[in-house]
This record gives sequence, structure tokens and C-alpha cells, in this order.
Amino acid sequence: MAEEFQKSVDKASLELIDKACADKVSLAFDRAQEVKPCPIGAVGSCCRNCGMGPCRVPLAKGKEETPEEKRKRRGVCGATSETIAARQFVRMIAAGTAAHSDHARAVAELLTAIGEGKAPGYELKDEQKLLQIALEWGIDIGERSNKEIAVEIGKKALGEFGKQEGTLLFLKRAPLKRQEIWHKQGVEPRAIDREVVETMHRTHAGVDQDYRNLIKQGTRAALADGWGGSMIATELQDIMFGTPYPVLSQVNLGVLKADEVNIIVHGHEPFLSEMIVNAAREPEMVALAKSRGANGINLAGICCTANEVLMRRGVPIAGNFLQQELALVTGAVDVMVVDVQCIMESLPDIAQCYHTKIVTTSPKARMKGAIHIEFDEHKAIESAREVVKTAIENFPNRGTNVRIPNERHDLIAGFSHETINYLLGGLFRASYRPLNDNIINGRIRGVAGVVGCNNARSAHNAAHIAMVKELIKNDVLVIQTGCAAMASATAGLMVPEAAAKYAGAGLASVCEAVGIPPVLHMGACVDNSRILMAATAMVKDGGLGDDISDLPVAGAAPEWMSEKAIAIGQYFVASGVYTVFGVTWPTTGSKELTDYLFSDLESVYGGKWAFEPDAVKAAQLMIAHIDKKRKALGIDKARERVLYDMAMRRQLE
Ligand code: BF8
Repeated sequence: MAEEFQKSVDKASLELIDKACADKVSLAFDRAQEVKPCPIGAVGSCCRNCGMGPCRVPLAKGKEETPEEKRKRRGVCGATSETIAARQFVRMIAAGTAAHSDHARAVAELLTAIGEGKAPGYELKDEQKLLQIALEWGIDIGERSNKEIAVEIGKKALGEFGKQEGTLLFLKRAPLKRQEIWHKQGVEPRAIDREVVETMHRTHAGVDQDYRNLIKQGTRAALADGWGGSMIATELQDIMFGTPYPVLSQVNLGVLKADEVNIIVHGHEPFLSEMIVNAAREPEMVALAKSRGANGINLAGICCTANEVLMRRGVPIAGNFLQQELALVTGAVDVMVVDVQCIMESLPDIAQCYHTKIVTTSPKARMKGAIHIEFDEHKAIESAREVVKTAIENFPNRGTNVRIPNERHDLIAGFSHETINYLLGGLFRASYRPLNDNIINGRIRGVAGVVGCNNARSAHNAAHIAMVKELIKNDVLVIQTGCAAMASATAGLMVPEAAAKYAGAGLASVCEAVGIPPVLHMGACVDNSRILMAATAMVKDGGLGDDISDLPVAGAAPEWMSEKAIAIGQYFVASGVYTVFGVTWPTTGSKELTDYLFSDLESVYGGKWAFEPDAVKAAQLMIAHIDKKRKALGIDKARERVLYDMAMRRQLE
């Protein structure tokens, strides 16, 4: 009998997977069993970029390929397996960059509209960041109002998408040495849209036929994401909605409430959900809910929209990517309102088995079987009220087939780069100095960014939690975003008490002194740009080399699935970070290309990719890399001494 596939390590999810089975609802976990991944496409050996194909150029299994066989392994147009795999890879980067950056475009448009007084209900909450970016971008402040400055920032940000001259403004934030590397390699992004367009052009049949040159363009597109679109999204959202500071909330499906109207916000763009938070708190809305028999209105989030409203408003998280269907299976969700990205097309179908209404809001992302309430920034609060009312009116239709798992955990989120700066250094000397000092003295071994998705082909949350536990046990401070952050929170790793329970003695002592968890939630996927800023701040504070590639840091996405994750990984690598992915690797159909990504890139960018599906082994690879960097910095001895001290202390105990 085939071995039973482990679907999740999360109790709440397992409970609802069983309920879905009883309710005859098919989930992503089931489809992952039924639809096997195409073994040729999975390794990047299928090219469907023209009408002569799809051309499949698989490696013959089980024997060494002769040069003659390799020469023949080509598509009809003559494309080699290297070119084919590189084309698919950089197209993934382009799609990921497009997703983050189109989000950023909408952010810039909204900021402009707020400044012009055309987006009632929105504010400019972080004045300090507004002025700081104005200064950074050479925008005149003088006697101008914040709104006037906001218009100019918004327009300048929009210019980043299509300007015809120069390179992206935020590249100047990187350490000087990093900027020089990008310049020397010729990978400084010129304009965000241009890099996506050029990637699509170069991967069209018969254009770029050198895998190194394709990866170079992919790098440029990826940098246009990390140091462009994503950074614009993060920074401008902070101006509008506030820069996050530590906030206590809860996570997992147990945050849904049996006696209240449950509204789930799902997707990535927080514009409407910010307004839904406001609308749901209006006394008239609460009164309306009570008149329909509910005790109140309960908001919760899924995926990165959840992270956005968690970070800034403390809204609890119902779940991550693989829990979106399960939220519906509770039978307790009155409306699930979605915007863009990572939204499963199965939702309306599953909703039909219960009473849930799925509401789409973006003209870019409509779904069959959903109600469409279009988000209009000019009357956002009205759209938000309509969504909330739809949920309230649907509450009396909730049936008896309801099960809300009794699983919820506290978490502290809101660790923006600015907050970390402040927490470590204090209000008057905000800096990363204490972090750098504790890395230098060895209490903290290094820092790891563990980010990314869930993947239905690997047990939900298992790799995330195993990797993060292994890292903190070995004194590596973990910073997180996206669905990865939610996974750690469900395992109780994002509360200060986790330091004593799970972290090594060195890391625990620092966490206890500062009062932070050993695993810090930095936000949504676009907020990986906060990680770039944190790494840059570490370099600028001194003592750990003069580039990101000198730092004892590593990155990982152990359960990745989206093209956005590939874009993120590539900009981490091109920023100098060793980056390990799990589950599957999309270029193994070409050994040459894979070797290039896993090894040669390091001599160019100081960062490189690695693939390791075993999460603990992957963590150990990251730790080995961190130790290598400590040695290069000459701070490896300090750590040995600290370890010796701890051993002695334990003996004494
Ligand atoms: O942008 S981590 S599954 S929700 S892609 Fe999607 Fe991946 Fe989750 Fe957020 Ni990021």
C-alpha cells in the first residue's frame, strides 16, 4: 500500500482536512495527490514559447549523457536544454516581479490620489517617513504641505516603472560595495516595467540564447522587484497606513468566532482591507450585526493581506496559503473577500458547500461564482461597508455544519526595520549596534531570513517549523515574512517566551534582555524589502564587513511555490545572500545552468542558490554558511569562547 502522504503538521488544519473529507470537499491536498507534477516541466526541460512545440528535452535517466546526446538534446528551433531551463526560470522571475510591482504601482497611485484629495478616508499616517523619502528622492519640502509632498512622491514612484533614463532610486540605499558590483555587472534595473518587458522579449523564441545572459536579465528584473517594486510598496504603504510597531495578536483557524460575523480578508493589497477594518468597527455596523443575531464582527486574514493588517492593525491571522480552503470548511466564514495573488480558484466551489460568499474586489482578478464588489479608491469606505454588510446579511444563513478548531496562538508581529532599530538601540540612539555587537561577541551566531509560501506537495508548515527551530536552537536569529511567518507563529515561536524554550543560550540571553521573540515577523512578501534594509543597516553599523555578502546571514524558502518566491530568491542572491529553497528546483533539467546558479554566481554576487528539501539539513547548510562568514570576518573565535562559557555554566548548574 502506498505510504500515506503527510498533509500538515498543524492540528487545526488536520481537523478540518478530516471534516472536508466527511463533507466531500476536495482540497489542494487531495488535488496534489491526483495531479502529478509533469516530470519534464518540473525540471525546466519543456519549452512552450512557440507554436512548433511544446518541445520536451528530458535528460535520459540512469546513465551519463554523451556529448553527442547532449548536442542533440534541443528543441525544434535549436534551443539547448540550458536555454530552455533558463528561459523558464527568468520568466518566473519576471512574473514574480510583475506581481509585486503591479501591487506597488497601485500603492503609488493611491498615495498620489490621497495627496490630491481624491481618496477620502485615507490618511498619511507616517509623516516622518514621508519627509524622509522626500529628502532621499530630492523632493523639495520647504513650506509645502504633506499632501503636496505625497503627490510628488507618488508621481516619482510611478516614474520608476517607466522612466527612460537612469536607474532605480532605491538602489542607492544598498551598501556602496553592492552598488559597485551591480554597476560592474551591468544589472542595475533601469525601470521596473522595462525589466519585465525585456525579460519577456529575451525569452521569446529566437532571442537570447546564452543562459548566462538570460540569468543576467533575470537578475536585473529580480533587483527591480526587491530594490524597486517591493520596496516602493512597503515604504509608501508605511506612509499611508503607518510603519508597523510591535503588536500582540493571534494566529490559526481558532481565531474565527462561532457567535460573530466572520469576515476573512485574503490576498495581498491592503487598500480595501484597511478600510474594511475601519468599517467593521463602526458602531452602526456592529449594531446591524447584533440585529441579525451576531455578537459582533470578527475580522481575520489569510495570506499576505493578513500580514499587512496584522502588522499595522493587529487583525488576527486565520491561516496561510494552504489554510484558505480550510477556512471555508469551518462553515463559519460569512464572507471571504479577496484581492489579488495566491487565491485558489477552488474557493467559490467549496463555498457552495457551505453558506460562505466569496467577494472579489480587483478588476485584475475575477472569479466565476464570486460576487464582485469593485474596489474604488475614490469611495473606498463605501465599498468596505458593502462588503461588511454582505457578511452581516449572510450571518443568519450559517448552517449547523460548523466546526471551528480550538487552536489559536499568541504572536507578536510588527517588527519593521525601523522598529528593530528602535528596540535595539533605544529612542535616542536607534541603531543596529547591539545586534552587531552580539553577533561579534558570538551570542547571536547570525541572522536568517526564512520566507515564502506553503506548497501542497510538501507537508503544510512542517519544513518551516523544523527549519526555524533548528536555526534558533543554534543561536541564529530568524526574521520572517509571508506564509513562513504564519507557520512559525502557529508553533508558538513568535512570543518572547519562545526564546527560553527553543533558542540556544546565547540567542535566548539577547532576546530576554531586549524583550523580543527569537523569531521576528517583518510582514508580507513585499516586506522582504525590510530584510534588505535590515541587512544594509547591519553593514552600515560596522564591524561585519562592508557588504551584505560579508554578513553572517542566509535566506530560505523551504515550502516555496509561487513565482514571486523565485524573484525574491534571485534578488536575495544578487544582494549577496546564500539562499536555500526546498520542495523542488525548477532548473535541474540542465546541469550546467543549475551549477551556474548553485556555484558560479557566488564569485559574481557573493550569494548563490542551494536546493535542499530536508528542512533540518537545509538549516545546517545555512548555519555552515554563517560560520564560514564568521570565520572570514575573524569573529569565529569569539563564538567558541562563548560556547565554552555556556558549557561551563551548564556544568555549574
Ligand atoms: O506573497 S508567501 S503563498 S501569500 S507568495 Fe503567497 Fe507565498 Fe504566501 Fe503572500 Ni508570498
